[in-house]
Amino acid sequence: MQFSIGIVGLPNVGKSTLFSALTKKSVSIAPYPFTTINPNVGIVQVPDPRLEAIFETIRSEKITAASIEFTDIAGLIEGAHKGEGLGNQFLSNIRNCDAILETVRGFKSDESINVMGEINPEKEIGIIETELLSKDRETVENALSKLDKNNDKDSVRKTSVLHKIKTETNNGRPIREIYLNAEELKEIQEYQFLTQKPIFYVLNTDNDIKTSILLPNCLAINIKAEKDFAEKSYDTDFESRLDKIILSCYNILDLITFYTIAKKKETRAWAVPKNSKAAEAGRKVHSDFESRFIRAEVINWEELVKAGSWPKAKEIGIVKTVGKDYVVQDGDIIEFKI
Ligand SMILES: Nc1nc2c(ncn2[C@@H]2O[C@H](COP(=O)(O)OP(=O)(O)OP(=O)(O)O)[C@@H](O)[C@H]2O)c(=O)[nH]1
Ligand SMILES: [Mg+2]
Repeated sequence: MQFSIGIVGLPNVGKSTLFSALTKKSVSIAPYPFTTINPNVGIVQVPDPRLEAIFETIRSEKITAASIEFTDIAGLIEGAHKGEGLGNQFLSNIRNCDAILETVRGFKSDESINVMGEINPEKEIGIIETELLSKDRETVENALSKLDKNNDKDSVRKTSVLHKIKTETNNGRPIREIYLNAEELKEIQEYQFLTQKPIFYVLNTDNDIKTSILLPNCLAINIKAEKDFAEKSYDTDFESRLDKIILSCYNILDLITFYTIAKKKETRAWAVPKNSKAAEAGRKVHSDFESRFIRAEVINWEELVKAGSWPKAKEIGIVKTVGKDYVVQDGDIIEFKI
């Protein structure tokens, strides 16, 4: 399964420019709104110095980074949840993503139309949040009216969680900010609520940054300048700014990374949700590994690098054997035994 990030925002704020900078894909970018209608999809490798270090140690033939998918979604406008500007179609594109990367306009331009008529990050964030929230409230209402007819145990449980969400979202609270326990979260999984998805903001600024967003989960960059620069050179500082965005997205997905070193052929990084068990991680590597799983051998990446090789690590007894219920730790190197 590929984890995916939806690039979301008002029209003409630089979403496709950001998508293109991240994925190195060339897509339509134009100074007028609604240039993007059908989503653009691209895969991005997650930068990972630990993977490089393991690769150097093992000297396998191939190195493969973990990857995440980015989807460049059409611009949303006020009323999108009611279908304005093809809003419903665009909102369903967001539903399929695991997290949101919201692009906010912070640049002035005579050519590129500003649909809001002013630079006002807070207001812009508010408009998008209102749309996503309104759609979620509609989803809750629809779900409740369907469940109303049933009084089996499952439906009653679901109804009670949905009522809790209804109250909070009616007060303007996004679902990601509502405290829900593990069981409650399971009950609502099927709805793929939009405001439940983790979110990260990119403020697309001009060089003299006068605007800012006072949010911890935000980065300010001049997307167009960065993209133009990237196409001309391989400046490391530039890469690191885009890398920061990729890593921020990876982090909000709540993923950890484990590694496999396949008989010197390939050193590879894999992304799995935090608290995944060894058997689930095995399935990621090969779909039938979960059922055939017997045990796994595990070592922390740094210990392997220190030991110098897998046989050496085994010889000095720092490779441990674990069962299928072992909770995978970030930075583990795993050899699955089937
Ligand atoms: N001055 C300036 N222009 C930018 C910047 N980022 C994007 N633009 C311009 O703004 C216009 C819109 O950029 P896009 O990337 O197409 O924006 P979008 O959000 O994908 O637009 P839609 O798909 O229409 O919703 C283009 O003319 C870009 O060149 C920036 O940082 N500074
Ligand atoms: Mg676009």
